[in-house]
Amino acid sequence: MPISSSEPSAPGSTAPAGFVPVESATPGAAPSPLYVVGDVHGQYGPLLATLAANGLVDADGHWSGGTTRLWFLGDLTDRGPDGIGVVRLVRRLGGEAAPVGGRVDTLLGNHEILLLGSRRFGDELIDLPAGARSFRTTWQLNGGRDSDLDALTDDEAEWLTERAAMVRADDFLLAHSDTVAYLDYGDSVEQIVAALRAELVDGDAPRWWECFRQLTRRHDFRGEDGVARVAEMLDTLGGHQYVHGHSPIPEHLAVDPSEVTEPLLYADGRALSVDGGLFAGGPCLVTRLPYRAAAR
Ligand SMILES: [Mn+2]
Repeated sequence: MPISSSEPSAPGSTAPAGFVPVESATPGAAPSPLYVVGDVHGQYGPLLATLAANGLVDADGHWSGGTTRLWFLGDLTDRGPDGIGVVRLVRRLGGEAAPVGGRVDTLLGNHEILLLGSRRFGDELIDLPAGARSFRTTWQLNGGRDSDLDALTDDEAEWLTERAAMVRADDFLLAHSDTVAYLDYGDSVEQIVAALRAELVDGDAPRWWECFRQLTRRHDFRGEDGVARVAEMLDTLGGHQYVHGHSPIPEHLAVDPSEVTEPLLYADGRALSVDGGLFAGGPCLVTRLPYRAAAR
């Protein structure tokens, strides 16, 4: 069965089966609830518990979110104990949500490229300015688990390879990494998604490495030029707020992961980070958009 036939499509979409790069509500209808989840990194148990606490799955772990749209922002695997369990959960929930008008899907993170690159290219050496590297070694150095690579099926690898790098949902631009590097692949969400997908579907190891390198960039929206950079992304690609994972909030705030309790709104409110640093002991932030910071 082709992968695309099992993929949930947005309600009311006229796009071909597969990815719908810009989700928008039916005119006149209230948009369905929209949630995002940052880097899960193999933490299946905490993820499932947090989804249940938010009413998105029932006590048996089945979709109970109705028409809710739930977007994972990439980095499902590595660093934690059960990355493939997380991949399978996301796919299963996608299959359960679609018939009731909901949607569950994930974006492509740099760790998906590392894992898939390890599977595809293994120890093949790639010539780089800093010396020759292989995907396998780099993946292992960045928390890659042999148990994930061993468990990953052909079908799952194909599905992951075809995930979109970004999506616009309502008035939010969702992406894995906090970087302007996406703009090197196009000046619309559709172009960027298509270009990165083409690189991964057709590319050799050096081209995959370049995708990995670009999606590993971070912190572009911090510092004195941060607001201008995120504004450029939003002006070019649409949306009023850029929502990302990839850069753990405890590192951003220089606090212990246990002190993080909520997403981080920054860059004059134009950027929202939802990576609680789960792999390092931080919270799994299942976040409903629009996010409004809790009163203090
Ligand atoms: Mn990442």
